Amino acid sequence: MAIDPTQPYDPANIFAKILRGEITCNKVFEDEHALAFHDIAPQAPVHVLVIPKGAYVSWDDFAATASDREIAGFIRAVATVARDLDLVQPGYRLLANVGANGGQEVPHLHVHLFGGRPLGRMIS
Ligand code: D5M
Repeated sequence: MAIDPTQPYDPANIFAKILRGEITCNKVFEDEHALAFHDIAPQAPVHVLVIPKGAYVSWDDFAATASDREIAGFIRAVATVARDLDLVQPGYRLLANVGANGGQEVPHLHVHLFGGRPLGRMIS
């Protein structure tokens, strides 16, 4: 079910549980700013989720309230994951769903990283 991105952060969400180590994930990267792991329902040969370690509901919340250091660290982490997975050439796609129209289901900011095949020009 889609979430309301204007609601306060819910520490019971599944990605918060992964960050606390209460639920396992198939980890591909971790640093002080971010954790990246394989999506449980991959939609491409490579489908990784990159999440910030801070408690942010959505991209909107993150951009409005995170420190510049957290934002820079998170963006660098996303790019590092793509580079580490050898996706820069021939390329990849980043996607962040926000709220109901965006189809966001988990209320902790996550960037989807897709790659491993030509992804076309679709928006969904
Ligand atoms: O995407 C939420 C994404 O999170 C969706 O692609 C499934 C994925 N998901 C949900 N639970 C897990 C766990 N436990 N591990 C890995 N991936 C998971 P959204 O943008 O919110 O629609």
